[in-house]
Amino acid sequence: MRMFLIEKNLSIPTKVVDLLKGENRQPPYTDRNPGGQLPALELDNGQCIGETVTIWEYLEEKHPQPALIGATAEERADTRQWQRRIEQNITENMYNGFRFAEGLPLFKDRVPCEPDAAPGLKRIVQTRLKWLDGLIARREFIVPNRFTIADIILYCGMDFATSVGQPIDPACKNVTEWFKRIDERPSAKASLHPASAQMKMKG
Ligand SMILES: N[C@@H](CCC(=O)N[C@@H](CS)C(=O)NCC(=O)O)C(=O)O
Repeated sequence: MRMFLIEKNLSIPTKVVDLLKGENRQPPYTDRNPGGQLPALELDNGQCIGETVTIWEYLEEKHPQPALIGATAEERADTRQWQRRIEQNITENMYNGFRFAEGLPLFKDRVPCEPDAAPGLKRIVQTRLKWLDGLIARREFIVPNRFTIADIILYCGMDFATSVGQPIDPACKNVTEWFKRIDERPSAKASLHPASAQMKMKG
């Protein structure tokens, strides 16, 4: 979310919710966002929007430029298909691979956990990264010729995954080069939270 806001040149007031203490899993937070996860965006009319991509869609409708989803219906469709491919094949599996293994002490009383599934989920991530590696061979970004939310999602997911013992297979040369390119964007460094830096995250 921080990286998106920097790329969009947006600044909004923020409130810190302590997820390690589980503030996000209890009222008053869950009264506003029953999903119980971060982030959430509270509007001036009191409406609360959860789910990162939904918040980004809302913000881009209000602030179309620079377009990180797309400036036309065709561009938006292209970005959304890649966003779903990245999330469904790679990042969601990374997160659950972590939640069901290294993250189990934190997550076992928060969400249904399936520890037996963790190794398989991590293997699926590696397989799907190889699949992506072939697809982005001659591309600067995940969506051809444009930096989009698909890049932000995968960059942040891979940065987190590396910090919790799911490094990128160096055989994925195109993905590794792509990661370095995104890591060089000023928004990557500028969005790094001090707590994430302690976990050796980069952006
Ligand atoms: N589907 C949600 C997932 C958000 C998510 O995983 N948030 C993490 C922090 S980045 C969280 O709230 N973790 C603590 C918890 O689940 O209790 C989204 O896309 O916003």
